[in-house]
Amino acid sequence: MSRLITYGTFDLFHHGHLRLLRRCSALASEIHVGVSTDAFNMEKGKRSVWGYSRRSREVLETGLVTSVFPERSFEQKPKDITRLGANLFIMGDDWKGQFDWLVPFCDVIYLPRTPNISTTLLKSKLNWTSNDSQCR
Ligand code: C2G
Repeated sequence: MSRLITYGTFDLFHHGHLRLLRRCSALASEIHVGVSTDAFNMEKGKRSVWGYSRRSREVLETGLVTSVFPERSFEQKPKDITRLGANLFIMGDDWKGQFDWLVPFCDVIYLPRTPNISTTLLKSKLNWTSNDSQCR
């Protein structure tokens, strides 16, 4: 039983997110996704357009994942890996090398990021700025 864990904000859910989750589902029988809370996003220096409840619901509604849970810090990953019995950690390669410290806990693989799509790009097309109120 291969159990995979991955993390993200998944704001303005787009085909880059979907392709990442699809590749995850081809690699493991269980996919567990840590979705960044609104508070953690503020710590990451970003405000999401959609709040946590919508972003986590949209990840679940892909039908590709086993569970979603709140990501409140970068440091919680080893506990999540142990709690869920994950043997594979996946992130897009925009994070390449950032999570190699997880190697003692499970395999770490960075997958190629989907080009030409990002939440930042979509926000710019929406003329959305961090001063705009967050949608629920
Ligand atoms: N992604 C991708 N291609 C894109 C955009 C995103 O493959 N065009 C991947 C990212 O590499 C990441 C996942 O989709 O693996 C989620 O991306 P974000 O929502 O941007 O996640 P981020 O804000 O980078 O938060 O602890 C890790 C952080 O929570 C990641």
